[in-house]
Amino acid sequence: MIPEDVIEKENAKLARHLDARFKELGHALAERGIEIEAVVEQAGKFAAAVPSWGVASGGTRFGRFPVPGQPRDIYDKIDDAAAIHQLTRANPTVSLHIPWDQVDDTAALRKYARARGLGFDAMNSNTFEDQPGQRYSYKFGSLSHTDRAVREQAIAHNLEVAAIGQKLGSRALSIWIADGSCFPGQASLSASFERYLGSLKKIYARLPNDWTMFIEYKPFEPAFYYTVLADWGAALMAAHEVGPRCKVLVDLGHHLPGTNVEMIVARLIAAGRLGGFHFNDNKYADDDLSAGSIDPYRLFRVFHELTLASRAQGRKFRPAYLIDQSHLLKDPIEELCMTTVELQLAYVQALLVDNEALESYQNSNDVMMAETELKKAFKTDVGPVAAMARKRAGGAINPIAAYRASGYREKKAKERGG
Ligand SMILES: [Mn+2]
Repeated sequence: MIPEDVIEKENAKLARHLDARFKELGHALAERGIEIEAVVEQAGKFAAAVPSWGVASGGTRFGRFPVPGQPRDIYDKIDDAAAIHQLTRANPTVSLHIPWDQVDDTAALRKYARARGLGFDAMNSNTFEDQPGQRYSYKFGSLSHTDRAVREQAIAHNLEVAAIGQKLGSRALSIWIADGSCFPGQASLSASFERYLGSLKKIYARLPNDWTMFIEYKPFEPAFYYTVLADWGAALMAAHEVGPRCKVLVDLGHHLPGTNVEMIVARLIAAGRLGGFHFNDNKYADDDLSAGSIDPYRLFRVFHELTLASRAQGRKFRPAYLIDQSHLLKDPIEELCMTTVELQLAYVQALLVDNEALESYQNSNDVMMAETELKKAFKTDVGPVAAMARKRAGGAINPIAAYRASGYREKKAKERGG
């Protein structure tokens, strides 16, 4: 892990500067009727799960470029996730992917994570590729396959993933399927969806009572003509059909260019079916770029909808926040720290919106002032709030600087090789 004294030493270098900026921001916010300490407290509660697959080397189908000392197995991945949480204090859980993270001794894995201050978030199944020793192929689909035997195999896999998750203390199963077709005529648009629903219902019926099922839609890829669960409409239909604990997961990158994602978020909230997020950013398709790297204003607008829901519903409203990105060029630990910071910033900015003023501008159709109110919150440099929340929780004022100063990557490169 990262030596605590490294974080302290790095923080000491930045503390005076942070205090000054924090004080200045405190005055500015007070003039807007906002108490900075209340915002810091809220910011300190923000948490997002780190994906086990996110700490490994990045790449695309065209090539992978390993980073030195990248994790060799799930235990190494837990170590890296623990390092991230030490720096940010906002990533207390890890989301696993089975079979990639499967181990013989699940209890030992849970203990290992707990000793490093980590718990387990949603479990992810994988029926989008074939595994060694698998009886039937998923080449033509999994939960929606035409052959019942293939569907049963995919259902059994999902239940196995949930069983592993139960042993780890997870409470949710995330299902993303690659099912679809590449050519018109190849698959029945209606029958494939019916079969998918039938499979989901079978999984749902056997999930523990306190578990949530997340279904994740995506418009295209790897199916290039038709995707069985392509959008939020189909996902909402499916959730209604399957049961109250079946909810929709919004992966920010799983939309066609120009889609109003925050509107989708608002609709899913209205339907009571927003399960959570896979945070990332995108420019052209499912690019898996880091959250906030392309369009931080969109991220803010999403958090604005979440903040409104949270104000209306209180603690009952608790969507799952997960990060789902691929790291092609950057050190994954740095990238995940930076992403968490970006999420914190968007979240804190959303907290600054004067929703009463906004509502009154909306109701009187004062377009200029309504937009200005939203923009005012977005343009506020809330860095000192997020940094102060991290510092008070024992994290780093500047996670990237503390990470680099710790020499963690170099140490792991020696230990792990590669
Ligand atoms: Mn995703």
